[in-house]
Amino acid sequence: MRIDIVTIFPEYFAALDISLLGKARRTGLLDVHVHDLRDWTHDRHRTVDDTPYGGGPGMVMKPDPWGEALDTIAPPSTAPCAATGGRSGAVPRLIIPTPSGRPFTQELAARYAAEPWLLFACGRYEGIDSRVVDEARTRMPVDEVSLGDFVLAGGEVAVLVMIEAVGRLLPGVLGNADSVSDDSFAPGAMESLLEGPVYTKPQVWRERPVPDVLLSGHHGEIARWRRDEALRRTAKHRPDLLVHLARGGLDDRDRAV
Ligand code: 6GU
Repeated sequence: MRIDIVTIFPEYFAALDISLLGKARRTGLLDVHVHDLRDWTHDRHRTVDDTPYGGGPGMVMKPDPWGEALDTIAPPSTAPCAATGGRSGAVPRLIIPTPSGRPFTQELAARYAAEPWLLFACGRYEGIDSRVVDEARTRMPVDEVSLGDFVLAGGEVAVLVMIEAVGRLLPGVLGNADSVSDDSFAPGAMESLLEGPVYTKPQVWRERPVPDVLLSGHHGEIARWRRDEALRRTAKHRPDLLVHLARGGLDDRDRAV
């Protein structure tokens, strides 16, 4: 997968050299290119922002540097090509992190993991001039995406989160392929359930024993216990998720929990 990132703070993305994603880059599974938006400015101060039309607090990112950045990374087609709906080459999916976007979910991460090329545009201040998004939509798929109901100072940390969620789903990135299917929110049996507690050695720690069932060797009972714990944790922290289960996802023994 190819990933391009445009930002005024390229230093944030040094984190992509570390751990799982660092290894994925070194082995060629991930091809990441980080670009400094200021490379597409032409004034002495390398200005990327200006005051908002209509007034109000804060600053808005100017359309010109963004337009040139997107043109350079994903060039507009010159000769329209009927076979590809008017474009002669491949285009990335443009992803814009913003608290006013659609929610980022495990399902969206899985869809992004199936794409060959993602382009992340990190806004700062009050956001990017909206015409940049409108114009980009005429030549590539564009998603405005939010991590949740809170406000970050800019898109950089949100993009790191999304790249980690997507990157670990790419074939060959995780050591043990099983570790994806048991995740909270993984499609299948665990869909819309939070994972329950986990334990390792020693068997007793500070007078606290590991639950007996996990030492029993009864795989059926262990699976049942894990599901019960997941249901309990979901009811406690995310009762909103249980309505999904109520629509056909609960068995008779679940209902007893
Ligand atoms: Cl994706 N960006 C910003 N700036 N703030 C956020 C967010 C994204 N998701 C939640 N808050």
